[in-house]
Amino acid sequence: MKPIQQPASDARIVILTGAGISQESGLETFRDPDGIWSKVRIEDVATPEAFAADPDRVHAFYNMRRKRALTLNLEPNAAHKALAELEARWPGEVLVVTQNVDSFHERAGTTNLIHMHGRHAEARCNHCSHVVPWSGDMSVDVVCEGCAKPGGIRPNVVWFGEMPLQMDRIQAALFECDLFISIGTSGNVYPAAGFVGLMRKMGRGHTVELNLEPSTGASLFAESHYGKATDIVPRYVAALLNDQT
Ligand code: BV8
Repeated sequence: MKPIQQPASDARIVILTGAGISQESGLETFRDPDGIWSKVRIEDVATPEAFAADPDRVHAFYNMRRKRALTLNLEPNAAHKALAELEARWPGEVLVVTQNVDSFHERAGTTNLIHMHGRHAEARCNHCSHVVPWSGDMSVDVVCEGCAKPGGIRPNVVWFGEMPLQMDRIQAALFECDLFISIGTSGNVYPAAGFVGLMRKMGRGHTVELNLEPSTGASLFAESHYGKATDIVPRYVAALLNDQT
């Protein structure tokens, strides 16, 4: 890996992750040639309109992905573990903002974590917004324990056209961060794809892209390292921490 630009030892770090960090754990990405959106249309399974039109189809799509993510004994990989080690050993604050709905970051030990697009492991009621942990299949027959109505239970994920979660907290962290690292995301989905542009507009902080290949926003990053996440993320984190020892 080419030399990294070392931040101050108390730098506040915000890390954005996408599907690429979970690819080597066995989960499909979205926009790679054989990715999820090459097999099904966003408009058919990942919008509120799709759920209203055909809830069974949307539930089947998420039931299949939840089952794969939660029950196929898939494990966090070295990249997830490296970010957990960085949080544990870095003197300054480290916040992971993930677009992913899997649970690999928390299972690897990351605690300061925001799932801005929600989580497979939760259900939410469209009638009363009650959120509950969930691991099995979901269907329109499920009765919400909050409002006792059927038909409203849906995956607690953020669909296209819905507001991502905890955006105020994310923006506050970006306004103060000294180092913004983007890992395993193609930079196609907003507002996440706009975070690096926000950093540039503020004219502060250093920006780094760690990805298999240059993302749509690659030119906006001050530093970049390309390769598989399980290779470049542990090496980048080791370089950050080496200067701490
Ligand atoms: C909203 C849910 C507004 C669960 C997902 C401008 C501003 C604001 C909004 C928009 C805008 N322009 C357009 C919009 C609308 C839309 C949008 O961005 N559309 C795109 C398609 C143009 N955005 C929205 O609708 C968002 N909501 O803006 O609300 C609003 C305002 C007021 C009131 C109400 C609402 C909501 C977006 C969230 C949608 N939900 N997921 C689920 O099904 O999973 S998005 C989905 O895409 C996933 O979350 C995924 O994580 C995310 C981004 O994809 P990536 O993670 O980047 O994955 P991808 O496959 O694309 O790339 C993988 C990368 O990894 C590649 O670069 C690859 O090279 C790399 N890679 C692969 N293998 C490896 C690797 N890297 C390293 N190692 C490897 N081994």
